[in-house]
Amino acid sequence: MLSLGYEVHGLVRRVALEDPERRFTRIAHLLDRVQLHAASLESYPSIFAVVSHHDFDECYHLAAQSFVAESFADGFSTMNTNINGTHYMLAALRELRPQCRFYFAGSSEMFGLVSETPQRETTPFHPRSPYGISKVAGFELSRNYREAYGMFAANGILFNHEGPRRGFEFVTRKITSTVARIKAGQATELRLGNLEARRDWGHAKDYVRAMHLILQHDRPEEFVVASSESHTVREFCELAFSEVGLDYREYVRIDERFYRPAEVESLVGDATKVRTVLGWHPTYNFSELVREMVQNDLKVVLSQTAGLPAAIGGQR
Ligand code: G4F
Repeated sequence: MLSLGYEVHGLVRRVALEDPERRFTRIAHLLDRVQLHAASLESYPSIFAVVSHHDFDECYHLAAQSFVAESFADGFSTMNTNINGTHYMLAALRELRPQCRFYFAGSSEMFGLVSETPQRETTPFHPRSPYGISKVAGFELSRNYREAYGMFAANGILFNHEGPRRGFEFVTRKITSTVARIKAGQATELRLGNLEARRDWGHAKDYVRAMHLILQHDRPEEFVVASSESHTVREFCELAFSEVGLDYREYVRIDERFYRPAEVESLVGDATKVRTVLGWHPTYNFSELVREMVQNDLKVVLSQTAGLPAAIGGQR
């Protein structure tokens, strides 16, 4: 957004503002170029206050409790934050900035137990987790504000998007960060759950471009954003370990704790609409994504060993 000349504002919780050293590592290089406001998805007044002070043109509503496994551990807070937070954002915009274009971060998790492959905009939803259910609710709220109040509320349905800034709890970063630590002699094994789960993994850098395009379209609509390739967690491991010359079979251990009560076994998206209508196309393929993540984590481990601040971020 900055490179396109936008003035960028973000919402952050007060706890994060009070602990910038730890909480802002991923945006440390941008802190002097964005305006951050204290607000929480759990508080309508805090969102209302920020929206009332600035005349926003576009709103990218990406914030959520987004870790599927955690949503099984605490479904109540996932639902409260994700559903009410989306409703608060929409209600505040309707009241104060009805012309602001709104992007809702829908998810391929909404397809869950899939009824067709590949999944597209018209594929029915069958979510398999409190997180997936909360995203279906947010998606429908967004569509309802469009239909009921004429707001420009658009829905992206993004498949998994990854990169060097991914959180360490998600499987891709868990794998690449552990590969780097094993290579550096700081770890001896990698404990994972279901290795046969299939995901359609793309690079976050490509996917945020799609979000922007979705809000530049002449109408608010639904768009699937996906690489249209699917790989198993096992294949991700194989490639990540081979990037540093290791065989994953010698290090990966199956741990029942990382299985989910209900799994989304296989996802792959049909990105025909976003490609043909918006001209979007990804610039990274699967092996380039894995390579960039492993190489970045090797740098992080080396800089930590040398006592330097950890570098998190891609070059491309
Ligand atoms: O990396 P994951 O935790 O991502 P998941 O559940 O697919 O969700 C991500 O993508 C969604 C888009 O489709 C987003 F909406 C969501 O917010 C998030 O960004 O797990 C991927 C797969 C799962 O099938 C999981 O069971 O990897 C499997 N897996 C196997 N072992 C593991 C592990 N996942 C994690 N996190 N940790 C493991 O040890």
